[in-house]
Amino acid sequence: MSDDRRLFFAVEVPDAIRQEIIDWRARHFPDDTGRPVAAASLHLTLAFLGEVSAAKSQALCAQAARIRQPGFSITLDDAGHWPRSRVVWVGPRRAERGLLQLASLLRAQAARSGCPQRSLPFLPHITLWRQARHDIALPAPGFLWRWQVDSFTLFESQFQSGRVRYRALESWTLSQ
Ligand code: 3AM
Repeated sequence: MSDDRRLFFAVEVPDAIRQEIIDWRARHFPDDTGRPVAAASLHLTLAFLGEVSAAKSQALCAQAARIRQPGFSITLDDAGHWPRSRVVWVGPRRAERGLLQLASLLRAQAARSGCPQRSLPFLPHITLWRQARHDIALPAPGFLWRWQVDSFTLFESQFQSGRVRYRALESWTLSQ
């Protein structure tokens, strides 16, 4: 049996902001908008690794542990709908350099370790709805949520009882 696991690096969202996002979603979108992402699953993906063997994930973790960069803040002040991927999201209008740097480093490490990376630019976002209807009315953002990021996390994506769940495997602190 294969020991491969579906992995990705992401930034976790603090509980209080997670709750505000969920409340905003409930106020502005009808239930039939699409498949809502569970509160516990909200995250900002930095790098998607795909199906990874235990040996490769150990190597990727060792490289992640060597990253030295200061923390940064994330400001969520924008919302959007990508009809092609059928995703509704919230995210930063302007990402801080630290966030872009961390994502680009993790993506480069992943590519060097044999995890193919899409050539699409990194568009930081937190997915709220998947399989969203095409005719949704996107509300004006009208929010500003900001927090200081001082770590990043490796997640496993598991398909269980017909649902996707994310499990945090390991986190690393950001520091110089
Ligand atoms: O949760 P978000 O929307 O940030 O869309 C998948 C999800 O993104 C994305 O990885 C995150 C965790 O599952 N994803 C899935 N397949 C992907 C791929 N081949 C991918 N991202 C890039 N390339």
